[in-house]
Amino acid sequence: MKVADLFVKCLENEGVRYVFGVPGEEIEDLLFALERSSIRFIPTRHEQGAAFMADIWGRLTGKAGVCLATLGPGATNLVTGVADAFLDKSPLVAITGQAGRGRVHKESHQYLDIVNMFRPITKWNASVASPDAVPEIVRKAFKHAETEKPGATHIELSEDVAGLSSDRQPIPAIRVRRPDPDAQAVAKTVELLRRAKRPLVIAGNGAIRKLASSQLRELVSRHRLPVVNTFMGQGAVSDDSPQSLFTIGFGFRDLVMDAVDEADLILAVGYDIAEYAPEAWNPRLDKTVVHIDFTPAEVYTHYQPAVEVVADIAATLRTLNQQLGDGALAHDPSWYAPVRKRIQEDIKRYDLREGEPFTVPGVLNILRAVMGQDDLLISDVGAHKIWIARNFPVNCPNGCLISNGLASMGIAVPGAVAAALHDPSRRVVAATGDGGFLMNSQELETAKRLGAAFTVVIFNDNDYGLISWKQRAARGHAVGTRLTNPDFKAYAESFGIAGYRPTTLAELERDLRQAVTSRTLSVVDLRVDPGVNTRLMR
Ligand SMILES: Cc1ncc(C[n+]2csc(CCOP(=O)(O)OP(=O)(O)O)c2C)c(N)n1
Repeated sequence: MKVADLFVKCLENEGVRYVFGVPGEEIEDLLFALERSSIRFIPTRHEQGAAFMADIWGRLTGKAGVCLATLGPGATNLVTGVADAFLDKSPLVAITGQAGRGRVHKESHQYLDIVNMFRPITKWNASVASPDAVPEIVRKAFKHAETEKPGATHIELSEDVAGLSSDRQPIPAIRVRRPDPDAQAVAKTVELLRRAKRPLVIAGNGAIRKLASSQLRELVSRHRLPVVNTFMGQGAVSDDSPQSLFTIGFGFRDLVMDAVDEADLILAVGYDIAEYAPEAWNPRLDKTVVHIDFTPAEVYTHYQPAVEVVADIAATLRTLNQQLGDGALAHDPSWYAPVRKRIQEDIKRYDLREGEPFTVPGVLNILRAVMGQDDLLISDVGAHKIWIARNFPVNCPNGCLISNGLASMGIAVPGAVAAALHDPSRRVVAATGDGGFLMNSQELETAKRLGAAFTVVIFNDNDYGLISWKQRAARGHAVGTRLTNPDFKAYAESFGIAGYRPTTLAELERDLRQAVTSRTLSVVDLRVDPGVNTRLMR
């Protein structure tokens, strides 16, 4: 069998349904092999879009999303999306073509050392040096990408190797069981939890993966433990639950910190240091920390756990639930209720009134009412992301996706394409600043071509808002942030997509409801007043 066909057979063996990418001459054999397979190749308008689609696919499914690019510029264009998956712990396999082996030892057209370039942004990568190695290399790439903690891997296939032949077969993808927790580590955790006066759970990215959420919900509701989530832990415990104190992770002191300051024991569940540095919640190193994760804790001055329970997170939480039973803990479960009340009242305070300018938090309150509990909001990166993390209550795991490891602008629109493909019955909203939108708005054409239905909400302030807000706060004025924009409504319409630009509160409510519930591709351009951002600092 031709190597390209064997390669694609190995992808089928991994359960791959879509490959996102941009074609090129050096990946021609792979493209034609894909055409003969059960896998659908989705042409995108930029390799970065393809990588972000694979990234969000990975986060939503737990199975590696796959992106494909040609050598040289195709591969360099993939980098940001691959790096995003790497730091956001999203399973992704990137495949790149390469020049024939006869010319890679010398300066030659479009040749770059892509394997070395991808090494710092992947868990593992390799070039296929021999046809018979294909089954091992593909299996290894998926195994590494999907094993906790998941992330990006990369395979390079040069055009001459793709055309050779091999009679090897794919290696079966056997499910690997993750280890159960150590009995002594669990016993110590139970003891610490029983004694703590102010225990508090931090639910991170890992609390969303591998079905840990239901055990976590049982733990916090049975023992009335307060829980805060990081940006990427959104929805691990529903914000409707009386135990939820919403989100931590801001670069300023927010209301939730009143509870965090008081806590004496932190149960860190799937907490990821790449997302939020522990200096912010453990500045004096006086908190007892229990680390519950798939992997050991990073060595970090402000994160020195008293105990590390390194095992499958769901299994650890299940064991804790069994051992704690219904027995009472020492803490008085009413201690954090005032903080929750203050946060809820604060979110409500941003409700818009007719005649006032639109603001991001005001619009989010309308969006929350318009969107169903199980719908999906994908955030881009900027000031609006802070508001989404803080003011948009989430009720289900993966109900709100935020990039917070690499925190890369431009993820929301391509991310929504992947989400719409994954579950066409789910309503999806991509919320973005005007800066991030124009970084990858070309993927609207991909969405339109695929018949994907979602709504893009653009918070338009003609500015790189987060940056100017921070510059103003620190230096009194902003540099290099002002933008001009095209007419986004006309821009959407030029793709054959519904465009909205409400100017009154009544139009805003009407248009958001219409856009979100219409099950068509739509863009809502909202002129927002960024002045509201300064209220966060207060
Ligand atoms: C790819 C990338 N480039 C630059 C940055 C730095 N950055 C963070 S937020 C931001 C501004 C975002 O502006 P916009 O998309 O308009 O959103 P807003 O802040 O106005 O809500 C920039 C430039 C980044 N995070 N990612």
